[in-house]
Amino acid sequence: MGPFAWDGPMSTVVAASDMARDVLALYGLITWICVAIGTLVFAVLGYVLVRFRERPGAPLPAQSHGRPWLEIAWTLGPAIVLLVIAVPTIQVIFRTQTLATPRDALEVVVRGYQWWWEFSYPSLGVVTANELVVPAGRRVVFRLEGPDVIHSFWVPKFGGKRDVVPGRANTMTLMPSSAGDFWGQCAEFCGASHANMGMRVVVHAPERFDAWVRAQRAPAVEPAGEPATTGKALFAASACVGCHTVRGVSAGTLGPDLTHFGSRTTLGAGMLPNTPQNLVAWVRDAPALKPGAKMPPFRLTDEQARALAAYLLALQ
Ligand code: HEC
Ligand SMILES: [Cu+2]
Repeated sequence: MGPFAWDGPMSTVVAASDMARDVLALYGLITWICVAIGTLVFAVLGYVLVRFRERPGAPLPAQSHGRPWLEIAWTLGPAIVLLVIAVPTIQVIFRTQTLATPRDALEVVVRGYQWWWEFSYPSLGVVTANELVVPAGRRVVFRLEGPDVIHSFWVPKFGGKRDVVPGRANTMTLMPSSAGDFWGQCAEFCGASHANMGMRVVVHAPERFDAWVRAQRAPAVEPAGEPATTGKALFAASACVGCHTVRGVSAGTLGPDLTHFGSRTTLGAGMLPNTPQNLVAWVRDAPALKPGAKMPPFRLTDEQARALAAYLLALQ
């Protein structure tokens, strides 16, 4: 990363999808046109300032009115510039904002909740949260749905930003270009922890994506040994089951699906690394870590919190 940090994790000037490439090319074209116009305008301004500055005793310059060729030129010039910008802009709009779903596309339903993301893949029978996994080189259709308030789905390197509006079926179609790790962020203010509503995005090569799908479809892992076994019993016997799904154990829908939570690297919608210490603190008092989090604090002993964390991390 250089001094200008072109390539931060949320860079908008590094493209990782066809949409981002198209938008960036347009952005580049417009920027260079503006640089050229700006340079010309400031050069002429500089010339005029020097050439026609007031000198002591100089007479008033010749006054004139009306120069048809000049007026035609400064009308036509900008019109041509606008045309040069409009044609590729309209092409990119039509190419990237199509509502038609290509037949081979992978469908991902994105639900924005205060303050986390659910990703489900209806054709694959997979539901996960906060970590979006997609294959490289295949078109993906994101269907954006909002059960609570307005959110906005934004993965800067994918190029698009689109609102997730309750009761409105927004979609976004794009093709991730190559494998890599990216970040996304809710981009529409949605309440206390809006700033903490991030997401990790993983683009896998097709074979690795298939392996990920197989692992996600598998039933939840049975914990082997202590304290994870105790953790499972605690989980199954407490309020957790009312809000969280661990397939085969519980079917809550108010919080993220935890069936394969141990395979995720982040906790709390990209907020914290998914480590045992963070998880212990989270299950005891999530709102203390994430303001407003809609998961209540629990009175747990050290041992109970550690057992729960061991169980959750075992859910690979
Ligand atoms: C009232 C509903 C509710 C209850 C009860 C509840 N949770 Fe949660 N849980 C949530 C919500 C909502 C989130 C998402 C919070 C956020 O990131 O803003 C969450 C997030 C989590 C996460 C992080 C998931 C991720 O992908 O980042 C874990 C782990 C978790 N809960 C475990 C538990 C455990 C263990 C219990 C029981 C001790 C429990 N929860 C009880 C609602 C609940
Ligand atoms: Cu938000």
